[in-house]
Amino acid sequence: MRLSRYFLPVLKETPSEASIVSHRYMLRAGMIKQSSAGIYSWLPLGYKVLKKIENIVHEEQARAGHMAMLMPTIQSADLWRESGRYDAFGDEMLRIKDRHDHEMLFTPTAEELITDIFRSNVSSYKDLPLTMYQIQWKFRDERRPRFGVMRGREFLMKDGYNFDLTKEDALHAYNRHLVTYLRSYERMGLQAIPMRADSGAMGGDDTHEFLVLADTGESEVFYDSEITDLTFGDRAVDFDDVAQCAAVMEEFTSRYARTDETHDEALFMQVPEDRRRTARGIEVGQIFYFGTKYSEAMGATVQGPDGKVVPVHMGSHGIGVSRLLGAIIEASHDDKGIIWPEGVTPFHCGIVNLKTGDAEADAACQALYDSITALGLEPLYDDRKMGAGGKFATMDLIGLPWRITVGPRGLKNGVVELTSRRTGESEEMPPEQAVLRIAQIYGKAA
Ligand code: P5A
Repeated sequence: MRLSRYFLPVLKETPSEASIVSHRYMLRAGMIKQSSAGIYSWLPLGYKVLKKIENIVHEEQARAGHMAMLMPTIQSADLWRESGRYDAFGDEMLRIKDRHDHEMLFTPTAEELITDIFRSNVSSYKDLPLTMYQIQWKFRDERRPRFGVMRGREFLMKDGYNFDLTKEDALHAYNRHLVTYLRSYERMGLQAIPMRADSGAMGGDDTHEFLVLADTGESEVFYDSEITDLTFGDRAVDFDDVAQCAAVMEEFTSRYARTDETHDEALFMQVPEDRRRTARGIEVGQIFYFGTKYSEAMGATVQGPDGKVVPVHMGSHGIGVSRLLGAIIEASHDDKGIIWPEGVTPFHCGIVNLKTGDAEADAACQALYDSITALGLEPLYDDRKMGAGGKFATMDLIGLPWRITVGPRGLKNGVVELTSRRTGESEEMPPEQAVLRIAQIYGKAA
């Protein structure tokens, strides 16, 4: 993509309504635009990152055999009356009437609808286990939408639902989701710590939230610092292996880590003092096991191997897809702008032409652009006719992890400059070498 043709409405001024850094940078980098309180348009740069996050989620769900599907945003109130949540959701639910005076609503989550799909189609244990998920817009009429996409009213959520014959099977699904989430967040460059939490409007006793530590987080958290040493890495997990998934769950949740909702000071005091931490965190996901709460209320049953008809055991599992952009920026930025982790960066590298219009510089940039594109990667080429300072400022603000700078002076010596956004370190090298380095960074064969 050429920057001269890209829609990137960068703001010079810091918008006054943005009180935290991720919100400021998302507005300044032209990623989002508010349309009403807590409701945003996703401009091209923001939308690109949103799609990268979605892709990671899809890939990791597929690995576990979970099936993608899509349910409507507008749902009938009748279904929600069956579970009792039409009233329980209160003012957070956006209620709508159609022309026939039917009560409808904009989905804040989808336990009811998926349970309805299940009960209409499944009646035997032989069709279990079953896990389906969607990535779909949700609406919650939050009392205080704030911090941009972090606490929106309309927001994008990955919501998955498992149906199992027994509690044990459903707990395996719970563990399986924990594994997929750990890997997903790490691929986004984040450490998200599972913490025992409260189940709130979803119900059930077993629930963990995934928290990214950040001073601007809305949750207060208490944990044993040993958990921050854990990484999931590149482990191969057999998702059918119940013991293996349970072992990962045990490893990542056995140390003290709780949100303020479930914090137990006496238990916390048993953590050695030098490892006790109190901090703030951003909730980027939550997993639930709620047993037969919805299946009993809505008649979602199967015939078991013994011929008895029983309600299925369920859980639901959410990732805050749009919130993740904010969380990633909170965790990865400096005073010049965003620093995207390679896994979610909107463009793989920037190419800055220091002298647009100079035949040699133009040709060298075009050659770099073509080689990098041929690798299956996307460069953003700043071909605008303006000074170097402004070009560097834009690149730093939008946070591409790598920048190749091309100018007539370097080209005389046969070199361009490769700069890491994270460390600020630059290295001169021939253009072919720079392409090779970019290929290596993104695991492409040059
Ligand atoms: C799990 C999936 C649920 O709704 N039902 C289906 C369950 N869980 S949850 O914790 O309430 O939401 C899941 C994740 O969505 C994000 N989230 C939000 N993101 C932006 N703005 C909001 N107002 C908002 N509310 C929830 C969070 O990341 C949460 O973990």
